[in-house]
Amino acid sequence: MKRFEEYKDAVNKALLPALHSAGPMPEKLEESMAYSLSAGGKRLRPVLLLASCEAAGGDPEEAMAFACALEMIHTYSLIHDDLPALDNDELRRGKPTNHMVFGEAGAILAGDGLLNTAAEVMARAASGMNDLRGTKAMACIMRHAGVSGMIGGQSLDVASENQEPDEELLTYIHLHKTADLLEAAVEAGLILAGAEPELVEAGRQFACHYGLAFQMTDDLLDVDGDAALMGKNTGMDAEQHKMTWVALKGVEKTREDAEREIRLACEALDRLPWELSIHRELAGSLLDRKY
Ligand code: GRG
Repeated sequence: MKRFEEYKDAVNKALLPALHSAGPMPEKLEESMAYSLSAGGKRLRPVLLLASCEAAGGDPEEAMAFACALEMIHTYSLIHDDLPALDNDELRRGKPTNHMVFGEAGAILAGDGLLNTAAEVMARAASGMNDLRGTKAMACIMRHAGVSGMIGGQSLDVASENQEPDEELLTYIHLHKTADLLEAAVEAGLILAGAEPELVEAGRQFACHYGLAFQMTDDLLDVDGDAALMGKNTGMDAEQHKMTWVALKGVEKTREDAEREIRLACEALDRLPWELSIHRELAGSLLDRKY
């Protein structure tokens, strides 16, 4: 069983070649996409995809195109989220945000380019497979990233600024803005391994609870995290009157709710027949997260 860092290194090596597989492109566009893609980042989603696939008996090399595509989608969402029209952030992954370096038009196009390249990379990989696993994995990733998934969550997140905290609405936002791409990672990895649908569903449930706990700890870090360690400014949620779990419940209750979601995530792992130690460690260390 590989460690998190081994998968992460493999992803870091594969990302730029996957980007360049889209063919010749204008230099500035390539530079701005590569800037954000190479800017660091924990690589949680691609590692979860590869680790899920390999633990369930799949081939991580075959899954790499999908892992890179998922990280491209995640990176595009961060670039667009940082734009002045959305969160207006100047720092991300310890570096100036994409629009601070390449301008707003450059950042919008870098996001568009990453999203499109992700689809190209997955479609090419899927068309080279002699069964439907690749097509199903791509459909799963695009659905979770789409309007009923991450984009839908982001849309209500934007609309909820300056509104009174509301648990149902906030749960919807966190389920989609944050948990959806984590669900995509685990589900796509298991689909590529050819896992049975009920096991893919148990994997999704793990990622859903993990995603909710992840966002709760993200909200806690925005209140009491170390901006230098996190590589982004803190205190932004309060400044922008964002609806967050901490604004809704306070710090103590947010920690308790995160503990509950972590427990539910681990219970979902117990329903799977494989040793998923990376998943268990990620969930178990969430409350100690520093970035
Ligand atoms: C613009 C369509 C669109 C969506 C944006 C990702 C996102 C949706 C917004 C970013 C802000 C935010 C708090 C999102 C929730 C998910 C999250 C905590 C993302 C950060 O993920 P990490 O911590 O980041 O895995 P790194 O940099 O480590 O990859």
